[in-house]
Amino acid sequence: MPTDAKTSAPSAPLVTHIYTADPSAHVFPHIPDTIYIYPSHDRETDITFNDSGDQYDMTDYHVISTSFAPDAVTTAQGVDHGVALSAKDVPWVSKQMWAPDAAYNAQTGKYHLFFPARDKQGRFRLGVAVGDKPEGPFVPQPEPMQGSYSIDPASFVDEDGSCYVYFGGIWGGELQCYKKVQPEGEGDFDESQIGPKEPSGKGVKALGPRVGRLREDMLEFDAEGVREIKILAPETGEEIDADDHERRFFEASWLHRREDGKYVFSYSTGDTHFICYAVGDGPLGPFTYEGKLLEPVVGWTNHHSVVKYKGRWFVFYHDCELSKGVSHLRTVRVREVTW
Ligand code: FUB
Repeated sequence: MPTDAKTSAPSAPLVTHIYTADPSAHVFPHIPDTIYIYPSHDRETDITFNDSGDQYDMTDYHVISTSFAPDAVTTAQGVDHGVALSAKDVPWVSKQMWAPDAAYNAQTGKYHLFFPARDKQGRFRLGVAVGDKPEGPFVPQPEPMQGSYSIDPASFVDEDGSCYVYFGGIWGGELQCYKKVQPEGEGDFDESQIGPKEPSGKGVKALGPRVGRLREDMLEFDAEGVREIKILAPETGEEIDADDHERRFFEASWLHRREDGKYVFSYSTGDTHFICYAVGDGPLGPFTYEGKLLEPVVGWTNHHSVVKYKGRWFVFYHDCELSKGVSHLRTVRVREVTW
């Protein structure tokens, strides 16, 4: 039986002077009173809407922070710390700085911003930029992470200090273009699959999100590289079908660890606009589908993060109410979530 999560009334938009989306929220253990949010920074463009997401043409990142009493989530407000990283400062980036995330490296005391963008050849890759403070500024590595591709990196630091980066997105996110999970070169990219395409048909399984554990320096994947994650249907124990659009993975990976030690992987279903979650025994899965975390919001995309703050769980997400439904102009909000 699916077990949908319940969420409280939403906050107002955390900031309104800029558009923000795809919020990745963290409470770093040494700064327990503040939530740092790593969002996309949406901007107005005259690019026509298409199903590959060309209208999402962002050029920099701002970090937002917030703190609130858990019973006062509806009045939460955000502080904008200004530009943390610009596309013009990343040598390999051509355009479209999409959903980022960040992690704290307790060994070095540095903060690592992970971000996707199109490279000079027009393909999505993942980059890393390093800073001394959670709000940045961040200095980018000169090249994208080796073996990285597609979009929406989300980081998770486990209890043993290992950092995992989850990623992937279909249609505009290009995941369907990769013939191999660990592509070796040009021939492993199928140009015919560029665009709003994905596997389909009877018996065909959905594409899984990808994950890689990072090296200790948190700049590259470790020697095992990238693997595909399995999301299983509880009624069959098999991977979710490609045509099961209400449950199949589309984009917006997130991982958190529950109090009972279970690992919860949540994600967007894209064209059906849900955020769903699946539960497993370890950070690499497999994860078994459990239910919905968020219903569709105003706007096409749905993208979230889940964070424990002051002993309670909160989901950060975006919608397009402030822009009156313009899908590429989103604002971040927060709600309490109970499972
Ligand atoms: O912000 C651009 C894209 O929209 C993100 O990468 C997706 O997750 C969707 O929210």
